[in-house]
Amino acid sequence: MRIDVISVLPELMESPFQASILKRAVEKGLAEVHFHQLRNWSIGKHRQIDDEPYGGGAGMVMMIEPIDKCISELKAQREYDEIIYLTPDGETLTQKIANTLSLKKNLIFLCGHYKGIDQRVRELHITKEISIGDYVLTGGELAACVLADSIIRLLPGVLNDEQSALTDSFQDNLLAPPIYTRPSDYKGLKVPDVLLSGNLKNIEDWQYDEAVRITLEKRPDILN
Ligand code: 6GU
Repeated sequence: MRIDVISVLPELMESPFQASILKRAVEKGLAEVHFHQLRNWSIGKHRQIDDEPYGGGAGMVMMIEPIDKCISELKAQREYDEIIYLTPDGETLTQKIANTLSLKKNLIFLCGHYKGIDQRVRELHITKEISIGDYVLTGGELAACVLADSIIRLLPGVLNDEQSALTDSFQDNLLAPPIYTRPSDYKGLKVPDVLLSGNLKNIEDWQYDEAVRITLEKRPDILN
């Protein structure tokens, strides 16, 4: 998979891809992430990328021309499956969306800044708008990192068996059951007997029941 990220602050996004699982995914060639500084497509002698909104109001608007030039240049090089604009008014990211996007080959992420982008960019290029939740960030960059992480960890070969994505919370509309490791008794705080029993069937039943109990308690809205 290849992800091209367009932003006025690409520096903000480098470190998540330079550590741990995402770093290894990039090193193994399973994911390619390319950052593009939008200012390289700025226009006029003032190297402009934003301007005042028509109709007035506070804040600046990201101009259509630099974004169009940048996206058009990328589109001329390869076919993109989705061109995603990260914006608080987009569709809220879910595991289902991450699963779907993980099957794609080439993606563009456009990070919004200031008051947002000229509406005509959306009409011209954007195929999907994604938000990471109902709160406002200073820009789309951190959201782009969250989206990239949720997708890249699903690519075949990125996680090993122990980290398997199949047992994640949300993957089957259930939160994950409680987990424990040694010691089995810490200052009287004991690990449930069933997990020490060695009886796989009983363990799996217990884990499923606990997952249902916890989901009902914490997130009844995701149970189907
Ligand atoms: Cl994608 N962008 C911004 N600026 N704020 C957000 C967001 C995105 N998702 C949630 N809040």
